[in-house]
Amino acid sequence: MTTAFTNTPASDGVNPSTASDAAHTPDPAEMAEKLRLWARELGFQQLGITDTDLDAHEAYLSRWLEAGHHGEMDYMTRHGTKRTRPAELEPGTIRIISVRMDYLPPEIESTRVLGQPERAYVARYALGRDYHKLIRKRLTQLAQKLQREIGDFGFRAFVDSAPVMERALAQKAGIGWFGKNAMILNPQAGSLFFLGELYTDLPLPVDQPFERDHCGKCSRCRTWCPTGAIVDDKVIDARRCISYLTIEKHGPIPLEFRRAMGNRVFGCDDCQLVCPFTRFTRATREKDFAPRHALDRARLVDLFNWSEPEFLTHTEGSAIRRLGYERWLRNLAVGLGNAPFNEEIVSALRARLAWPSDMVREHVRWALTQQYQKRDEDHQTGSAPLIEAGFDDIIARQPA
Ligand code: B12
Ligand code: SF4
Ligand code: SF4
Repeated sequence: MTTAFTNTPASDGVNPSTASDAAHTPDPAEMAEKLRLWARELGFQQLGITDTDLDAHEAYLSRWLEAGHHGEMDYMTRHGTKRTRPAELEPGTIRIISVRMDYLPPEIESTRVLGQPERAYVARYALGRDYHKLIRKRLTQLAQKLQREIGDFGFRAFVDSAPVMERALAQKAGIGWFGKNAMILNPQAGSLFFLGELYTDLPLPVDQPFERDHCGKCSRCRTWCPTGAIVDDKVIDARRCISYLTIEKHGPIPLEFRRAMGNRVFGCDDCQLVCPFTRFTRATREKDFAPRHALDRARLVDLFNWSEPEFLTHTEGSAIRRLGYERWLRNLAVGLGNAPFNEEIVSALRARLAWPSDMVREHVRWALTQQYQKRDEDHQTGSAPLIEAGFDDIIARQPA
């Protein structure tokens, strides 16, 4: 959280005095229109406004937590009702501005990489620079632009990490509907986008919630989820989700999920890639989201061979860095165990057999066992190619 809920903008070079100079009596509808226009200029694809009533979602969240679906993500149980009652998190909040930012870089192959078990699949949101700072900064700029027009008001920008019900707020603000995969989807843009919010005390007019559910009879995401993590429509048991297993979970990855992980080493996009609406994904123009170090198609063994200093340099400014080197090796070892037998993989794994971490050593031993089994059986199975799902690769083209 960068910006305090304050009347004085603290950063981005805005002189607070310009705000009062330019102030005039604000018309709420006019403010909302200006926000929409500026949001586009700042690189957001959509903006909606909603109130703070999340009663229905408070019940959904309690049910989810009671079922233990959050696993080790203790932060989901903290903060009492602040998550579902925005004014308890930020006193004075009466409106939430919800924004969407698309992140798929142009000309990136995804399904094809999933079908190449010697390559690493990194969730497409994590190929480039970490999005948190970028989106929070843009949201702050958006609020400050309005401050310069109408004078001071309270606001605070959030992206992802705070106790905020981002998807519920986006649905209420009209950004999209809750798919069966629990993602917020927009019929013209799919779901490969980030969400962010501005909590504010401005009496802005609210938008219509996105009421229509476009999933209909489709349930491809549930069928194709590799680990059966979509346990009910719109409900994810995080403990089974590859995104959780590879990013959030500390300690060993349970044996029952290792084969199903295939080559997914950081996050998972399958329930989005098989979704018919993902075809409408538009490429991002953000240079920061462009893949670094060929992370969109790197070989597992090359990533596994990175030394710790290389890991730290190559992941600087990326969401992957927070994983830490040990869990990076853990995830890659699983991918290598799932790859077809290959001498180069075996020697890379063997070189880490004496690695100081028990967890890494255990995953390396598991991977070697898989490799030797495949050598002995001459059995070259890797991850099940997603192409079997009957979809061509989703290649978002650069917008005109
Ligand atoms: C915890 C978390 C995770 C966990 C748990 C996932 C989960 N479904 O909760 C894990 C690590 C597994 C995860 C994975 C991913 N995440 Co995540 N995650 C979050 C986080 C921090 C909190 C989500 C949360 O509140 N979960 C609690 C549960 C109860 O909420 P929910 O899943 O949204 O469920 C709602 C629905 O079930 C709904 N509901 C239930 N029944 C019904 C019935 C009806 C009729 C209706 C209308 C609704 C409804 O109510 C629930 C509460 O609102 C948010 C950021 C944030 N602060 O909100 C990002 C966020 C949701 N994640 C995001 C992303 C991108 C991902 C991944 C795609 C990353 C990846 N590629 O690996 C995957 C997708 C997995 C999936 N299919 O959900 C984006 C989603 C953007 C979008 N378009 O929706 C968010 C918003 C981050 C961001 N700022 O952009 N994530
Ligand atoms: S992200 Fe992957 S593992 Fe998680 S629910 Fe979607 S398809 Fe299943
Ligand atoms: S795959 Fe089908 S059921 Fe799942 S979110 Fe997409 S449209 Fe809905």
